[in-house]
Amino acid sequence: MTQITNHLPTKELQALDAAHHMHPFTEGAALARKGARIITRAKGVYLTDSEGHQILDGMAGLWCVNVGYGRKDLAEVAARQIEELCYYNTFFQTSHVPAIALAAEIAKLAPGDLNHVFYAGSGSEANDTNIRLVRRYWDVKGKPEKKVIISRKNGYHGSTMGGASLGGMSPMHAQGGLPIPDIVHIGQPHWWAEGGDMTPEEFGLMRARELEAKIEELGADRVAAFIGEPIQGAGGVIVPPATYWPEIQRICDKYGILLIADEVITGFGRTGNWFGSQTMGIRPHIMTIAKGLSSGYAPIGGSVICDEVHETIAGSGDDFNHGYTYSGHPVAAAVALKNLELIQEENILHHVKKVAHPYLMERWQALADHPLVGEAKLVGLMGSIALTPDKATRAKFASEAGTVGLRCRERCFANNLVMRHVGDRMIISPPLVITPSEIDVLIERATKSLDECYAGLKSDGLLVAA
Ligand code: PXG
Repeated sequence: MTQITNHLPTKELQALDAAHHMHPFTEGAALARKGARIITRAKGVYLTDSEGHQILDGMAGLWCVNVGYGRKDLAEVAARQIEELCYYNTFFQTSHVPAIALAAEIAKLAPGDLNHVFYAGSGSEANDTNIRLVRRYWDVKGKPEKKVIISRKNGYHGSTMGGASLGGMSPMHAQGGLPIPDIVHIGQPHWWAEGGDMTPEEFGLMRARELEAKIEELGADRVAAFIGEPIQGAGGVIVPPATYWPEIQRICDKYGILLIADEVITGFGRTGNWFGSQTMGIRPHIMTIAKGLSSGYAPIGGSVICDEVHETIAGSGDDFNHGYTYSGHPVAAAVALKNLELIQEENILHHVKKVAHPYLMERWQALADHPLVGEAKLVGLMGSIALTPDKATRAKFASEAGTVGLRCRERCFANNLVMRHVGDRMIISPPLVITPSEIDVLIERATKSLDECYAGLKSDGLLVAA
């Protein structure tokens, strides 16, 4: 049997990886040519790769390692749970202590009457569940024609057929005949890129009213729900203008359609509150959760459901014919519960609000003075900067979208900083436990990378507006 350990030389690991491991969102030929960066260990906010580089992880993995890497107490809980009850299901009127305790804890932390949890293994699965939930809800209410879910262009809701359909990522829709029927998309509240001469406030209202227009066009009797991320993450950390969510809420209330807040990224302290809905003033009927729920230590997600939706479905007299083998997996649930305990015991929300956010905000906003940077946004600990050849006009680059962002990301990688790019926007979402001195390192490496990227663009003649 092939035994793969971290002791193989990097080149051999890369060759095996390229030969046998098909990666998500990756072009295979490029990966084979360059070889993957292989991460071997992590502690706090730092990753170590197979060459011994210490990399500051400005993305908390994929927006998930909220309590930081290498927590012994989470490892111990997982080990104990594996010994005690490694697996049992939650189908057919059975349950177990970790699933029960975690659901009760989530209900305690979630706002309003979001008191019920349906477990999934990931954010994508949870959003598939949400499609089933809202359609089932309206069926039971005697309105089976209320099936359409309205979502946004450039939203991200996962990679399953349902999740990718809810999402508004055109490169994903282009592969595999998506979206599935009865999912439609309206414009996103991305003022920087699409706001033209409007003020952010005017633009926010205009984009929210696209929801009203779409409901009117389809007929409210056909619309089941609206779904959105309180702050778009994968789309580029797009913070909607202050007018946007109150107007969306008004419209959902007026037409009686369910509001789903996808909190996969914004949940569990990322924005400084437990949930992004609280930060943005949204009252959802359902929240999607994953990622920070377990800080990425175990795969788990779920839907947090309000009393009315739960009571309607649970009281229908029929089974809800839906579920996953790993719904409420005991090891993942035990780890998630301990993670929520850590967030509370260590006052991590307070740290985000009173220490890390204010300090990072000051330093992050200063990046807007860099010649390559237009706006700099930060809510809690999710931030973005827009790269532009001309700040005054918010110009795009003449090069194909993403060319400059990719070059900047490569400089970050070379400087041992994980900072992602989405098109020509750079984004961060570091572990919530990041300290001011670690923020200094992040900013120092980011600035160096921006300087190098800027110099490269200049010498290659790419500092040109479209
Ligand atoms: N909803 C939102 C808002 C997400 O950000 C999902 C659902 C899907 O969750 P799972 O656990 O099925 O991946 C996500 C995931 C990126 C990136 O490149 C973002 C995500 C996943 C992978 C990459 O920004 N978000």
